[in-house]
Amino acid sequence: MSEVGTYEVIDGIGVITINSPPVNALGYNTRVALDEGFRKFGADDAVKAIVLACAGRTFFAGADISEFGQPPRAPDLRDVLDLIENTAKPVIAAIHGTALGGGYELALVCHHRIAVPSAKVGLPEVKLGLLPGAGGTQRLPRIVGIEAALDIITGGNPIGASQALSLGMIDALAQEGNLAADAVAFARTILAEGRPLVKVRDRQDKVEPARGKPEIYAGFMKKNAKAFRGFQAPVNIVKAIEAAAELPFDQGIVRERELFEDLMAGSQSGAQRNFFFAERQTTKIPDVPSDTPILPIKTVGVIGAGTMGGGITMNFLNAGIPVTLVEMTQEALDRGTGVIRRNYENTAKKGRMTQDQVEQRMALITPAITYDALADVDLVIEAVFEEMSVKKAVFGKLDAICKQGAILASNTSYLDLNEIAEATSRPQDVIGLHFFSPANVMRLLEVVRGAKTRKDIIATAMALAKTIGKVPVLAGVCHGFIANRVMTVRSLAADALVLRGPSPQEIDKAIFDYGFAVGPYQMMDIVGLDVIGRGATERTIRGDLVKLDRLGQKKNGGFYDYDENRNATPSPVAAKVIADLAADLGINAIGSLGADEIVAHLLYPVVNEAARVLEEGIALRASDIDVACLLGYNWPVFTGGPTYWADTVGLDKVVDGLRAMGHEPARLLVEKAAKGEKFNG
Ligand code: 3H9
Repeated sequence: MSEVGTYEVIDGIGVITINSPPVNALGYNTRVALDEGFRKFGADDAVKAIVLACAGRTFFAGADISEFGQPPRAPDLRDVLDLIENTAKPVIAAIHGTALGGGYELALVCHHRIAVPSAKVGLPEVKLGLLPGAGGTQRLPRIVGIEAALDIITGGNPIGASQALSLGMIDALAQEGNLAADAVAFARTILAEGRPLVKVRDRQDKVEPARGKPEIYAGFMKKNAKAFRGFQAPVNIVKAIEAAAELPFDQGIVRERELFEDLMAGSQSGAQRNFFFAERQTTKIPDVPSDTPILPIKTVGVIGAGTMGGGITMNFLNAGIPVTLVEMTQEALDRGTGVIRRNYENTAKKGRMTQDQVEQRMALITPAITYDALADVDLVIEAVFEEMSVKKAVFGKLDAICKQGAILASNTSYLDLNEIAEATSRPQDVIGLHFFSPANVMRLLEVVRGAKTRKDIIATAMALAKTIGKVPVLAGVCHGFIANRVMTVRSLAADALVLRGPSPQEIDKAIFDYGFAVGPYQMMDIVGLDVIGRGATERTIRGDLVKLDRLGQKKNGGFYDYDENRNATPSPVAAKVIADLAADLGINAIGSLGADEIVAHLLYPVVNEAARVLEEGIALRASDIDVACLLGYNWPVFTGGPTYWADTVGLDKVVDGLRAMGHEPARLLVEKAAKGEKFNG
């Protein structure tokens, strides 16, 4: 008897139920149970058909990612799938929850697939830097056709049951809550009708029309060039799908395997798999156990209806949580709610929301121009001007007005949360909830723990993040917390480097080619030079450009010149401003640098700052810093984030590089390098 499988016979139908919490990943025990169940029922003449189902919250969520990179243990997943596909009696996959990756590939070797309406199916391997390596690239196109398969597999998003039904990815819908009985009834119908066994692998009708048409793949790559830039997995996926059209099934499978192994051996999948687990680690806080009580958050108050406050508000409206939105004047309030409405209406225009939903969300806002309206909310988040005296005044008022036990949160991005908390008589109820702009889009939420913040408030903030679709990262109090603190170092390093010779465009290109969407100088021109570095006292390139009224894309160009279509060209004016400042400061040029050297100049200091953040206990673990940079600053996921990337470079090389560039390497970095250790693992 297997540890995770139960096998029963109902009315001549063998029902195999796998129960391997949490998500029925296809790890060793599960494979053993499947192998055992199919051998048993395959040989049992009393069993006429087999239903394969899962207990718990979901059908198989895919191969067990934690086994990747470990020595293989038989039975291999592909062998188990062959056994199922070659069973001489009908096999029906009974799907609930999510059938993902290897889990959906397993459903594809069954002869039929039935799912409850709430189920989702999909092949998300691309998000792990992989491709479906258990036949998915060869079987899915045989059901949905080449074009649809290209979209589904390179997109990696789960598909709801009704759409899956219309695409042919499942064959029938079961009644919600009645899957097992409906699947058995489905099996009996098949038997009664004497339907022949269908193997997806034998189908040709959907792939034939694409045969001999390489232009399909070239066109698809061209259309998605921006989205795929830098990623290896989509390239291999497209090649594998082309093989489904061009090669007999068995040869296609061989090709799929080669392309899968190629991705497994490359650096990107390691980085993306590390991120998968890193994202799920962030809520684990050593001194805040998982059974810490979570406070109910039924109502929220947001102070400030500007860009940040408005974005924050939308997160709660989207989750169905009412928000009392407070501004100083009726005009500011109207402007803020107007922007929120326009955002929703734009989404509705794109067909991603109905007008009714727009109204439902707007109806959840209670606008107010006095703090009294916040007396009963469970959580209040202030998003007012980033200045200590303003924040303290706000918290003083909240202390006087909010009910006892309410969570008082600040969205400060740099200020000392402890000082803010001390402006109240209840610093234990104060926490930082630092959203990233645009707050309704960016997935990072830094949860800032003050010296006195209560543990149940921390646990509540972590849980709340999930409710509103964010990934929380716990940060200690320091200037800039995690993401801003480490990423600011990149800008400082760029500014130091640009004075020594490499041009803004050389620096931007190196960072773009590394995988960021834009380089630091392109970014400054987009945001506005007068906005960035406002209030700086020392002389800077930005300041000198602003004096010439070069504010960026919005006015007269900035680091670049722009034509009427905002196409950038290198700016001789900016080049002169840079050269003049370098001369005035007596900085010597170092001549031109290769792209790798530029990347090292900008990103080794980021790694160094990450080490300091870790050393000071501001972040709990290195992977939290990576999550913060990936989700807060769009650091390219295929490099894994600053600490994972540094591990791949080699910490000793980073230490040597930092010293050669005149930086003092962080103690932790030096220690790890000396011991041959990594940040991660
Ligand atoms: C694949 O299949 C390759 C094949 O094509 C070829 C092979 C030859 N393995 O996300 P949650 C853990 S690649 C191991 O919080 P939810 C997860 O780490 C795979 N562990 O739950 C977490 O652990 P912990 C393709 C896994 O309800 C716990 O389960 N499949 C796996 O929010 C709960 O996870 C995928 O990429 C796994 N496959 O969401 C699907 N999956 O509690 C990946 C989860 O210790 N999984 N864990 O932190 C998911 O997308 C979500 O987990 C799922 C549930 C939607 C299933």
